[in-house]
Amino acid sequence: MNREPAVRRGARAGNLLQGPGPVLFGILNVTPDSFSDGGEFFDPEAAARHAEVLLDEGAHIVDVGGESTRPGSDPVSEDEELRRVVRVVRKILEVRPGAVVSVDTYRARTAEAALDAGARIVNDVTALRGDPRMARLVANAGCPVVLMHMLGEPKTMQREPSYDDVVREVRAFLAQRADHAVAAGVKPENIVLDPGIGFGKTLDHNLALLRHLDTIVDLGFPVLLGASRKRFIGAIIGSKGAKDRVFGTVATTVLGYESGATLFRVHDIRANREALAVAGAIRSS
Ligand code: HH2
Repeated sequence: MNREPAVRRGARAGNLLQGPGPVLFGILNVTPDSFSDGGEFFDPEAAARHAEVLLDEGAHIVDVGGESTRPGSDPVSEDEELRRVVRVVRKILEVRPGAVVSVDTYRARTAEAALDAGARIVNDVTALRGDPRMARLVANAGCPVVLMHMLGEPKTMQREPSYDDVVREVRAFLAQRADHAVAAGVKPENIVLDPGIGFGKTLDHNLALLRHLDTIVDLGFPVLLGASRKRFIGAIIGSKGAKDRVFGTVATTVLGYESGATLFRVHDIRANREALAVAGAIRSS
């Protein structure tokens, strides 16, 4: 297992993801149907205003997605996704020219158009399996890419997902996808791994991955955690509303940070940023 110090590991994920501390991806879903913020930011002006809120609260990166991947969701057409995403990327960079924007897509054409519009990171929930052209695109662009684990596909992934050993299997999958990316020409320092909390996982699977996140961190790539407001938190606290899950999300962020994750994809920037600041101060005291 790789015991490279966390600071050096963090420095491997390209300049954009380097930093003295944890990196926050602010979630911006330009969709009518996302599980938490669906419909709120469908209008490009509203989306850009929310991007500004995320940045003002301390987000390092705004992660723009044009298709919901919540359990049971249907895909949208490539044209529709591209249309939703590109105009918002442009709008964000118009109002905040220095912002770092990431595009949450598994389609190479959407990713390419978003990169052309000024996005600088690709967040691929299929870990380069969703579109055969994506690995080449990311390699040629020389941009950081998030490789996430998902069992099955969003429409059906929560129908009795099953593993012999979820932590071992997710780790092996991510190691294999990182190898695939490198073989396609992606620089190792541009690779970020993500266990895919909630993507083909029961409550127990999510808890096991969070509890043993260090096993994934040990692969030697920066790890991104995307647990924000997800359903398993509602199951623990007995709440149906996604917006009631902020405090639960913060628990995952702090424990994830303690286990070595350095990137956090969250809806609620301020709550997570302040919790990380306190956790970091304790850790370095
Ligand atoms: N989760 C979602 C979407 N994209 N990307 C990464 N890397 N990791 C995640 O855990 C992740 C992700 C799903 O959450 P959200 O975007 O809030 O909802 P929806 O898919 O309904 O738009």
